Amino acid sequence: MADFIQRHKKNPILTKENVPYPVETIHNAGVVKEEGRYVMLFRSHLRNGRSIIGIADSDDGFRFEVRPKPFITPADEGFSAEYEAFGVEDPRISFLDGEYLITYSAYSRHGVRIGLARTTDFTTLVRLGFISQPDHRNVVIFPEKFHGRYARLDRPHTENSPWSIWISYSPDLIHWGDSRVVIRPETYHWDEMKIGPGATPMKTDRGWLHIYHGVFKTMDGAVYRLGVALHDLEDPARVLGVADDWILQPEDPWEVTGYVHNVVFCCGAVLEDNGTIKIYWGGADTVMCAGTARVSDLVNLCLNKPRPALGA
Ligand code: BMA
Repeated sequence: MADFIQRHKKNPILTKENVPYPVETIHNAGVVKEEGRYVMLFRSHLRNGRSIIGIADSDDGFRFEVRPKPFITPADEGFSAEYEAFGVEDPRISFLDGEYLITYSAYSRHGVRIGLARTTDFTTLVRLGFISQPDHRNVVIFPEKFHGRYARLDRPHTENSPWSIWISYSPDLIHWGDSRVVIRPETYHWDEMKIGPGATPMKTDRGWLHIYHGVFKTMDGAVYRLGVALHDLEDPARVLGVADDWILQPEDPWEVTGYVHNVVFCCGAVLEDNGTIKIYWGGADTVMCAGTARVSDLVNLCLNKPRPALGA
């Protein structure tokens, strides 16, 4: 079967040895391209098991240099400190209205909720606050507004509807509502246990391309894979197709074995002008990997070989 994603020949593109301060991992990175340069925000575990977010730059999207200091560490005072005490994880970046919006999972004794921050230059950071209650993770903000409103995909969790992907809207990035579920895990399918938004959706002429992760529980633990869905350009709550097949699964040794075995987890992808995307994923919650894919292959997979978005 065709591989939808061509792994970069120099994977893993980053390991903890590339980080100039003490960390145990480098994984789950959001990436944007700004004026021909790529900026990556990545998660690292510290030795106390909690996470911080670092920053790296690249000219070609594959060879990244990590900056000397982390970009987001848990706030040490004020309101945010209470909700970030156990760490900040899994950043996603969207470019909208001349600024970069960064969402991240904030952990504390109160559970996991989503922090929102913005920057214009990736040097200074302004926290805008928290945009969900627990238990929410994996928020990606669309890089465009719809009828004047911001839109986001996220992943609340409840016992009787576990880990599905929802959409919400906001007039001001702070107050979110008009929420509805858009994609559910599919029973006895590679994503049956849980799913969550991955990369910030990318605009193609056929729809918003959305790379998500799905989890399947086995006797040997959970396996994290990547899948793809297409959302209507005008109405992103309308899912045009969710591909039946996964597009990436743990195969390389550094995806199969590491801090958490059998994980490929995506928080970022970059749409290029030549009809391809660069896609970034954490391998086994330990290293950063990259690959490329053709937009048309992924779009066709969503449209020609879909599985039900909301299940039975
Ligand atoms: C999820 C998150 C991700 C992680 C994945 C695999 O629940 O914690 O950050 O990559 O598990 O461990």
